[in-house]
Amino acid sequence: MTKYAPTKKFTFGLWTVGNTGADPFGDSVRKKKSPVELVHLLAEVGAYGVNFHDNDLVPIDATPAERDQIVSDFKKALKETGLVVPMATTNLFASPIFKDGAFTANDPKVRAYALQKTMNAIDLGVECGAKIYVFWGGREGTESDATKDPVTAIKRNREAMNFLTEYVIDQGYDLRFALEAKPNEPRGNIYNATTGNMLAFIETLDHPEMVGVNPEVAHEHMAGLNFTHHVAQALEAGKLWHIDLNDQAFGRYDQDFRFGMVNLKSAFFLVKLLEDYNYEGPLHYDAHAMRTEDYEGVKDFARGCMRTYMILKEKAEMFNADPEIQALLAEINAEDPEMDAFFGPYSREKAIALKNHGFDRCGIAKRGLKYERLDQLTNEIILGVR
Ligand code: DIG
Ligand code: MN
Ligand code: MN
Repeated sequence: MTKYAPTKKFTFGLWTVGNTGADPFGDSVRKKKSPVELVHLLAEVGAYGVNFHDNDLVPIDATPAERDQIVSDFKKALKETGLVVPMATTNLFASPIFKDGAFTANDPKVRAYALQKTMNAIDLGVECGAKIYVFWGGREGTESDATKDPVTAIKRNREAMNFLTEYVIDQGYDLRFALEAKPNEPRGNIYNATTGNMLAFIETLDHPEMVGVNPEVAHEHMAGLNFTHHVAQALEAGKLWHIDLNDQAFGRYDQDFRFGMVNLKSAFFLVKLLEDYNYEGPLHYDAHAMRTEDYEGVKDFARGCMRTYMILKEKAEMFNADPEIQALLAEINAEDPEMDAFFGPYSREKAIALKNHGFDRCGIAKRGLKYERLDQLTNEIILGVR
């Protein structure tokens, strides 16, 4: 096996390697490929699985017979290549009917249609083997807050989630939901803007045990946040059930770049976190090749996404094995038995003893923490000179 071969559960959405390069200022530059062709392309580059929105696979106006043929052909391609479908999702953002949102739309017909479309899409995802169902509310937001009461919007989102978790239970599906946050674009402002919002929202649902999160690098970067910290909070809460990897310059529109293309060091800390905590879910690349590329370039993009993860995984192992780094970390995180008496569960005795304890505030403050050395060593691991 070649070095850095993709041995993790790397997945790509049909819409990622199938992206034809159109943007708000330009037409497609690549001919559209069928789902079957895309499955074979992903198999060629060594992906583990493929994800889809309902309408990536089955056009919104397909007849039932057309739907069945498309799904049959897709499943045949999966069988031929060995690719699996870990995740599915609903396109609740492209069709004009969703111009004012889906679950949070002011028009009750739109909200009801969004539920219907999602139930059908859930059926399709389960039929293809999905165990995770992502919800990205790309249109759930506003340009003007005169148009929608934000509290009402939250209640509508909750009502939809509660209805759909009950649907999954009623159908007996082995399926969990993963909510994906984004601060804006395509809407001026999107509700539940960050992974933190989603974690709070989940706890207000009827079945929080069925709902986790799907953080995306680009989306927390668009909000100017440290993505690794948000993933850590989801991980620590036991809610990191899926993840969208890509890259994104801060302060820019949603770029969905190849993983590691812009922020290598933050990508390193993310991979280190995922590997240190043995994250075992799919590693989904919600990204696409630059508009400059042909399909050979699209394959380069997909290979690069996976190869960068594997390289950074090796760098994280080097960090964890580096004697000087580990010695510094041991020193930085040294225990202090005298202080242990004050930590852990509260007691009145503990509180009284702590209130009476004398601290050498100035002496403690004088201590140098050697973080410059530690971060430089980290850089040197990443730069490949250690
Ligand atoms: C955008 O980042 C969103 C949609 O592409 C999709 O619904 C979701 C799943 O990766 N991410
Ligand atoms: Mn995105
Ligand atoms: Mn995404």
